[in-house]
Amino acid sequence: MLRAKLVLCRTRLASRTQVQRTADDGSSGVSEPAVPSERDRIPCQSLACRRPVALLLLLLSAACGEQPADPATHGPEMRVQPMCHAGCLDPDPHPSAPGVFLGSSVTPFECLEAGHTDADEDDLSDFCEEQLALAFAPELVVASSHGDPLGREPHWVARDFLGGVRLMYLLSYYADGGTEDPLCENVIGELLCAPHAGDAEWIVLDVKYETSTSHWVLDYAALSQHTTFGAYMTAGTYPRQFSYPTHQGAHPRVWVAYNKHANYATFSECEDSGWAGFDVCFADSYERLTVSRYLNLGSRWAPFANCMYSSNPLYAGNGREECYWYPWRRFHGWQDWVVPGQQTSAYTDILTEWGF
Ligand SMILES: [Ca+2]
Ligand SMILES: [Ca+2]
Repeated sequence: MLRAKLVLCRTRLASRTQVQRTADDGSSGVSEPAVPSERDRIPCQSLACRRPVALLLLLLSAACGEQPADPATHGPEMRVQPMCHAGCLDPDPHPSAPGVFLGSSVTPFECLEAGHTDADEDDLSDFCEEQLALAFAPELVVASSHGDPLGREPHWVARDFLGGVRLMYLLSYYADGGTEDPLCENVIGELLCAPHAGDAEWIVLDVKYETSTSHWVLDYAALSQHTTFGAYMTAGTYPRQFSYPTHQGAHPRVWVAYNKHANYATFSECEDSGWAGFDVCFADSYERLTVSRYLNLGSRWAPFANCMYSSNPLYAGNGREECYWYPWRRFHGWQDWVVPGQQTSAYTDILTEWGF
């Protein structure tokens, strides 16, 4: 009976995938991906379907008191607030061009050569770091109503890179929700598929300045996908694989795999990707990654922040610190529980790999 339910669960997901891919086939790389119907969005919810993970998530709940908090109402995330800074009222000289216009105060000269305040000593002005990180903060497509542990305390960094700017968003989820699949129904599978404390996902966006349009444009993106990443190169003016919620070549939409939090440019890329093809995406919520100047980690040699306790009252008092720059330490999402054999990467290694 249990096996029958699991097969039914997988079959339903496969059927939904086929329908979705058919819809995607008729669209271009930059158009809005088809969104599953309300019925199709419903994953297998029974305890039988979720058994391998359900027991460990119960452990998570018991250890933490409750499911990780909704970042919209708890934790340090702050909604992106459009505020008028220097140059923000300047008229966009090319409103239909790809990318985003950030005014006459956010140009390569003002950002890199004019000698403005640069507290993290990386030659990129603090003002430009913040304006660019805000402007390109990606929109995440997540499964917020399916029990996915999406609570997180994201941080970000920025630096100059090949004449442009490299932005890196460190998503810092409290937990990975594990994998649900019939193939996990054995001793080895249950170990490999188990949830784990902390999920060190990340998004790198390289942006460049187009002098002819005075726009900053996405030039390259790298999205964490389990132990590797997906790279998205510019085709023409900007990466065409993404959809863009507001303007072509501006902040991209990123699809987040259910429970695992691997990141993809499209729904169809997410489906059946990852280890053994287990990744699936449920598009039930679109949320812009929030950014504030207080979440800028600075640089390795002049950090604004490094080791910190959780700012979520649920975890702030548990004594667990996370460190981004040093010392070397695997990221545990401010949790005081660990599943043996299930540990995520150290953010300091990831930052080093991407030149921070
Ligand atoms: Ca700086
Ligand atoms: Ca910086």
